[in-house]
Amino acid sequence: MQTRTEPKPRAVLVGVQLPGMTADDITLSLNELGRLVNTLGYDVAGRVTQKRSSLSAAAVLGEGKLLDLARFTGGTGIVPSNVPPRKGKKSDDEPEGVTAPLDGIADDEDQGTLDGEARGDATVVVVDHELTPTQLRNLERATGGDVLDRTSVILEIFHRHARSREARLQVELARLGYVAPRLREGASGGDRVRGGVGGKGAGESALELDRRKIRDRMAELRRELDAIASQQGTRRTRRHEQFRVALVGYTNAGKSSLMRALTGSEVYVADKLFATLDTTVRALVPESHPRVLVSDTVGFIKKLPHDLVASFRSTLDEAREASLLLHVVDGSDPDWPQQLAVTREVLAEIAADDIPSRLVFNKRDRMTDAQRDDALARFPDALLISTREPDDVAHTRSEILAFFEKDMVEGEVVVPYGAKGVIADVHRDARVVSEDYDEVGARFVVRTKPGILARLQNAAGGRPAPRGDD
Ligand SMILES: Nc1nc2c(ncn2[C@@H]2O[C@H](COP(=O)(O)OP(=O)(O)OP(=O)(O)O)[C@@H](O)[C@H]2O)c(=O)[nH]1
Ligand SMILES: [Mg+2]
Repeated sequence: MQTRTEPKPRAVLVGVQLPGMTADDITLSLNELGRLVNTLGYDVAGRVTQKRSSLSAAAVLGEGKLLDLARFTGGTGIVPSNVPPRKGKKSDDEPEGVTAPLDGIADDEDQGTLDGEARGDATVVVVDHELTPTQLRNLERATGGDVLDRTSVILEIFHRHARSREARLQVELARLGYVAPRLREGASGGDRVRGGVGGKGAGESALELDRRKIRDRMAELRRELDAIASQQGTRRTRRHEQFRVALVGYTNAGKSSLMRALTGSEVYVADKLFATLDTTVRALVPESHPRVLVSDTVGFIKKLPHDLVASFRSTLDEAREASLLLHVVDGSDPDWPQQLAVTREVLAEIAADDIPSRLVFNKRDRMTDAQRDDALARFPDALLISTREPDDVAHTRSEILAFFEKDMVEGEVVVPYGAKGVIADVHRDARVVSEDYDEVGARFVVRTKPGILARLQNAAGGRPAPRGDD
């Protein structure tokens, strides 16, 4: 039986193939943009692409392509001329319908491509590049639709998916960071026109005021985030000595699915981009000895604005403080090599690239034999798994434990009969090799990190340093 659903609003995608980009690059990039747009709840009505030496400063595309684009939205396809704002009048009141001279088109412009049926019913135009306020305004006028760029799509998804207070504050900070530099240009009617038009008295202007308000709000948000971070910092220091692994990788790679499988937690898994914005930390289940903590983190994506990365600080701290990163890659995505490269770049940006990491190709069940061979030929040490395959998850778990085993030393902890509380710590933070009881108390031979061994020995009342030569 079919249930009737509301038709989804439709969006048309725009991409320009700039020098240095192949046709494949633009296709893959627009595929991803399409998934971002789907995540926001739109259907993709079609794509308009064009090869150019640069984005047209006026409206991204050249004149002819703009007309094509407008057929998807039912707009005129013409950018009204940019009449300088008259005194006391907002530039938004400019007369419509005059064709503006577009910047040097023609010679660097090709016919481009057009996919999809132009029914004139698309309400949104989504451009795969960052837009200047002028480009945005001109595109809106030429198409009659709402215009979004890649960054604003990502910000909107972040906004919708943020759950915790911290994630919300981080997203607001990132949004203001995006809005602030665009404010002057946007409000003053032209790239070269500066703010402060109409100058007297309060003429320092709504614009200046807005900018100051934004700056103040951003400062306030940073303070609030600092406060949260310092609380978490204390929690994290407590975790510092423990065995920690962070799941990192491109969005939709399957990090949360692996988190669920390894820890039995109910973290959110969805075929959406940026399903996870909040960091979750859980212990391996069934419990390991010593206990190992796993963190699930926000995913990365191509062309992720730098301040957006920076604003997800707590997630990134989670990654930075782990002793091992599991870098999860969707091996079934033909674009995985680039996704892997992007993730590595971001890890370098956040100074997490010197942490030992292990590559995990996920979604093995969806990979072809050729894809599997290719992945392993390029990265022979990588794990090849499906998060849906319990044996694969068990293998991943044992590889994690083997990694930590390397850093462990063996030592003795003697817990006097009066200090029973320490026994639980011994079992949680170390692996007990043997245990004996004598007149002093319980005598454990354990394997764990040197720092933890020292802590346990101290708690038990002080015992000799690690023994053995290994
Ligand atoms: N076929 C297949 N699909 C998988 C596998 N692992 C995860 N998926 C699917 O991939 C999609 C994304 O999974 P998530 O675990 O949410 O991915 P993520 O990396 O946490 O994504 P973000 O939080 O958005 O960054 C979901 O639809 C999962 O069901 C797998 O081994 N095989
Ligand atoms: Mg996730």
